[in-house]
Amino acid sequence: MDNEISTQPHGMEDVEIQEWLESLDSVLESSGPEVAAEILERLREHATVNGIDLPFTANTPYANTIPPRLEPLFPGDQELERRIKSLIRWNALAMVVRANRVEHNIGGHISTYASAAALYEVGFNHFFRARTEEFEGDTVYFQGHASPGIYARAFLEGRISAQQLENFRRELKPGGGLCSYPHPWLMPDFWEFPTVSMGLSPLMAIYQARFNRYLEDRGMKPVTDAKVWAFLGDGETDEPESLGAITLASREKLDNLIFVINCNLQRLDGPVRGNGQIIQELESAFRGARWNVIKVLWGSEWDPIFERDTEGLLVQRMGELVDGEYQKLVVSSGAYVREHFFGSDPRLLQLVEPLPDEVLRRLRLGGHDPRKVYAAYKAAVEHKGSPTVILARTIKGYGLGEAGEGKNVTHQQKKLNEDELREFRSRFGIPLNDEDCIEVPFYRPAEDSVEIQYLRARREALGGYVPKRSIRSKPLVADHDELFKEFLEGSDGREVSTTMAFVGMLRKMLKDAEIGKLVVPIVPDEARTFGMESLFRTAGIYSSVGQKYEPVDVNTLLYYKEAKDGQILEEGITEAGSMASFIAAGSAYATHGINTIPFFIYYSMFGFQRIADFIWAAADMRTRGFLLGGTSGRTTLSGEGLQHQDGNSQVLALPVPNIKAYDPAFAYEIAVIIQDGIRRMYKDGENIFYYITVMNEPYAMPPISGNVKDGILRGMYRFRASANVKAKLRAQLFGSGAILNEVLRAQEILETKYGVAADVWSVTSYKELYNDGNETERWNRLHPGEKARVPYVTKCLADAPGVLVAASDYLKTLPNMISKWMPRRLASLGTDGFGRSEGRAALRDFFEVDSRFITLATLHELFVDGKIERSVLDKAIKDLGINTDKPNPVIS
Ligand SMILES: Cc1ncc(C[n+]2csc(CCOP(=O)(O)OP(=O)(O)O)c2C)c(N)n1
Ligand SMILES: [Mg+2]
Repeated sequence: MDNEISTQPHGMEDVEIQEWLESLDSVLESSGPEVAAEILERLREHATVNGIDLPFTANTPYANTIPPRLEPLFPGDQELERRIKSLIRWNALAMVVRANRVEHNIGGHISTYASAAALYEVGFNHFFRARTEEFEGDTVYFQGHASPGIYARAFLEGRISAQQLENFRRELKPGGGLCSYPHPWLMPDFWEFPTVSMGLSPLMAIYQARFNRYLEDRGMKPVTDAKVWAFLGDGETDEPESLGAITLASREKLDNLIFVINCNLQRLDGPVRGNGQIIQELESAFRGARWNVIKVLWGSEWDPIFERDTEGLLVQRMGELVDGEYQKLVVSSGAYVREHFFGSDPRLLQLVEPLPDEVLRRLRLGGHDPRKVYAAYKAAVEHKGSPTVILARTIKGYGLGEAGEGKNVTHQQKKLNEDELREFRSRFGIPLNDEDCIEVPFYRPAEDSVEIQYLRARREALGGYVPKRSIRSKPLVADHDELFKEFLEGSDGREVSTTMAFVGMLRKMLKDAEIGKLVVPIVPDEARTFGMESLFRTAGIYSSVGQKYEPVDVNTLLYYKEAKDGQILEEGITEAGSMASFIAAGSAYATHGINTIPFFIYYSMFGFQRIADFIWAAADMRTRGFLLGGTSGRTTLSGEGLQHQDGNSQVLALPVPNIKAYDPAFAYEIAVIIQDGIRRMYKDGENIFYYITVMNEPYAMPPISGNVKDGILRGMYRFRASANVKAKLRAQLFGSGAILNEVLRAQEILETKYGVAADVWSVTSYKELYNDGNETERWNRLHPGEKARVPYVTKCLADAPGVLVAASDYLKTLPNMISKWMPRRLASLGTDGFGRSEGRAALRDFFEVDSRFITLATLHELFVDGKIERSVLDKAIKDLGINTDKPNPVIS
């Protein structure tokens, strides 16, 4: 690592080095750290100017950032807090051990919380402020695997019952249980942020902190000193999302953001960096990104040893060890530590000579010392101008002793034998006798005990309990009929795309008296792609510093306007970051009591396909808002090829239970969906959100006709019936998105050339139809004695004659999955396979979804039914110019 300090470079005399160090000490004493820093900086410059090649390092020595003399007084009752923490440790362990006794392999984690207990307890007792009427509260992202400790604390607080603890990971038991990890979906009054898919929470926390500033800069919430705390594992930082946005945090000077990285040097399988130092690696990454980095490596017991070490030998030695060696020291005896750590230099050995082996073994790490942790947190909350990361060294499985402390297997340790339990009990002073303790009972002192009184008093002083989720926003009241009216009227023959139509709606929504301010347009560097540049000037692009430069296009109407009160979140090329903004905005109804309505528009292929796990987290979090998959449709986005053309996302939206996924064809369908969505989410408070694909193919938008709103929302309605009701040959054609136009053309060809009278249906959402069919089937299965219900698809097609053909710009599985509720066999056309760089017509020929193939599929179905002759089919293939030997698009 880069932090090695050599005391004898090139034979230089010790004494010379010592003189330099002493003079720095005296500057430090007489003039303070700022002057000392200034001198060092000047020395560095001077050295560089004189040709001394100083290697770049963003690291500081392997030591605590805050020296003991700058440590504040610990304001709490340390002994009492230790006892409370011990009880929480015990109960957290008990819930996992008990759960696994009842049901082998039910899982749960002991060692993560065991390593992080002090990090959390100092927060709970002194820092995490609850949301109250007067104050918005701090926001805390808890490390998912530490949840047993968070539950155990809530148990002591009297917020969670012993029965719930008993049913940890068995939520379906009578009386209820507790979900494994933080899931707002499952515990909506408790958890706020899902964190267990690693890497998501650091990114979400950064964008949450940024969104808080956005709300303040736009005057939508008061400016406060509320903090966003994110607790991460050191192993978790290997997820690219974890560090992926740290420069945004510093660029935006998010001093409302604090990361606490629990550096126990281990992940699931083994050491995070056996051959390196994860702490130093993280320090350089964060310092390089201009974060305020606070290392909390060594506990107070080390202070006198450091003090005796006037030569800096100890820091040097600490910087030498790799994490694999550190881990070994944790599991070794005091004698081993003496020999292998201090034994490298007789002067080091001398430093610890007075200390017996047992004391050496128990020298605490910084992350287990509340005083050190408190000092770091205090410095973090007081720090101005940049985000802070606290790198706290801990031991994984701290206190588990032989049962797993520091061992590679500790992450999955769920069982302790009798000796191990007794040992743990004794180490943490849990008042249970030898017999009782092996039953691992939950232990909560009496309500009037000093422990419970203290714990409650601390939380009261900090405004209440954390975590706690509640919905604090008031429902919207307006119906917005007027707003959306014009979009129901069609485009009067003018060719527009559904994207343009949506942008028109967005523009109008931004001006609306009720929702105008609440709308949060989010775009990852694609606004021009979607024709949204006109919004730059009218709504402004949010920038926390306004616009410090004259934009190059200032003389144009649509110039690139950045403003402190700008409304658009132009995130740059980060779908993950944009999604995190979407989540922050879409959950502000709970986090802030503000009904912000995010509209996140992006290249649809880079949505579900790329950031589906964030979308899943958004769903878990009950996020509201609209995801707009732009440039969608495998054959509708021409030219771009297989990486851009999206025929997948409507399928990938299927697994997310509370997302409504629509593939509308016309402007009025979008208007109906959005208007209804705003009602359902922001008036009725439903925990749903929307995915709407919009396209860039221009065509005339028809006006809404007839009573079709309900059908649009439920997933299908008859768009155009054939006038020729007496025809012998009949068909029902289903189209979605831009492919609906191909279906309409096929309807015409079938009617004029082949005498087939076809009705055309617009299928706006296969997902809605699928859910409805399943729900109906399920209800019938569970209520055999009652009148059977009929799926919506079946109802729609009850009197619809003829063969059935569906075509969409997505996989064929979409129509296929609802075909069982159709009255007859369904032929499905879709775009399974890789895309091609081509124009629309060629693509639709390639994927066999154009009007010719829809016509052919219809005729083929009629032929199979014996309604037409083979010869008609043969001739049609010829007339339609279909190459029957063309490659199969699915696998070519
Ligand atoms: C995205 C993702 N990948 C893998 C896992 C499985 N997993 C759970 S905990 C863990 C190790 C955690 O190590 P670390 O982040 O260092 O946390 P610690 O428990 O050591 O505090 C892994 C791999 C996960 N939860 N999420
Ligand atoms: Mg770890």
